Amino acid sequence: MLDVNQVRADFPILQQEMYPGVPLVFLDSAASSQKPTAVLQAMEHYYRALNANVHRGVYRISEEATHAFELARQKVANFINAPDAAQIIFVRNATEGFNLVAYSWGEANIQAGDEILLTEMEHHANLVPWQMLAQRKGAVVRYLPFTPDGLLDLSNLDELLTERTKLFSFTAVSNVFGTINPARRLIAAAKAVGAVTMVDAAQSAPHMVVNVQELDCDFLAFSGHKMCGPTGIGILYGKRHLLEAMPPFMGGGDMIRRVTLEGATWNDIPWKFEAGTPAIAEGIGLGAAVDYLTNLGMDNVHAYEQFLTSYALEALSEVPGLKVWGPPAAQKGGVAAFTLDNLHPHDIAELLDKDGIAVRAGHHCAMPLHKKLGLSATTRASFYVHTTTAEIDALVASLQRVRAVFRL
Ligand code: C6P
Repeated sequence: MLDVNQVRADFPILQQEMYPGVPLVFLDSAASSQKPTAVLQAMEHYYRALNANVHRGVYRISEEATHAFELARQKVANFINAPDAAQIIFVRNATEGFNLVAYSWGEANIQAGDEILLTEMEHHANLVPWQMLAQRKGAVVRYLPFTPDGLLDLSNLDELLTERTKLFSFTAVSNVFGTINPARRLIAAAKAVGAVTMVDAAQSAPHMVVNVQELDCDFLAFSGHKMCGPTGIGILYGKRHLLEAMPPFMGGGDMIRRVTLEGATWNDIPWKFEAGTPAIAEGIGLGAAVDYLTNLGMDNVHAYEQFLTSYALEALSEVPGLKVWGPPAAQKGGVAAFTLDNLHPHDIAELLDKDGIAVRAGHHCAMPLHKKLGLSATTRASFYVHTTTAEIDALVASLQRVRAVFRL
């Protein structure tokens, strides 16, 4: 098990008070995680000692910056067990990963009448790019439904996943229910009908082992800022033969081999997809985040969050009128999205803030999921490696005060 007190000392922001005598209780890691000192230091070191553009200079700090940036790519490759660092494309965030595939692969491979299969529990990042692609191409988007307890309903999988399905893209872990979906099984089913697969790992890569070779997915995307890394850097992993066959997404510097006034030829992967000066400090920061999580051990991270989730669901069940949406703790990551009687989630979140507790309220960029539940919003507490049971107790006590304020 993780030593949470030791972990907390790594996160300077957690020493802060929100109001005099009221410490920060940060329960919004699913939106964006806090950053440990090691990540802040790696980025500061780059700016203080190595600041130069990459892949361009022949002078010393530019070469060192290039080395540090490309080393970070290798660290990410190791983190998800990618066969080769060339298959790790640096993008801005998971969202850009989906858009890259929807434009580059989608434009070349999706035709009128083809089907794209998603699920009803997707984040907008894994919905809207495909809807836009389908609209451009006259393709059809279909959705795997979820059950009332927030699990994917696989009973009609054979009807939804057919030879017409050209792509199946789904989230490994829901950002609202926390559901850990059976990714290997879904990928195997998609492969059986010849569909290309894409996994949304935005809520899985920060919290559990992700092994792309074991999953055998074709594409996988996630964001650095949810896994102790900085904003502005995300990852798209792809199988080599697919990435090599795909046209570039954006044109500009670095992604070319040769340019004439008549046209251009493309660089090798991964740079073919990285036009312009990349997010260098952010890439290096992400490399430090990967080191940090690897040192904690992703199995330890997952086990600790499972413990926290069980604890939280038990503790929240003591609050009258509160309902946590999604499956039981055993099938769930560290996310508890809940409603409390008919209170508006924004009111709840504002009152929790008075106790220094940061949670997210809203549709969490999953409007179709909320619509199916008959809700416009939920309040969501999410946990990470620095979360303590005392913080969960503070959340429960604060929710009891919310009930008192509204005379429930
Ligand atoms: N979800 C949340 O509060 P970006 O914004 O590109 O870094 O990540 C998009 C994304 C994709 N898939 C899933 C499952 C996600 O949870 C997210 C981001 C945040 O739930 C911010 S909206």
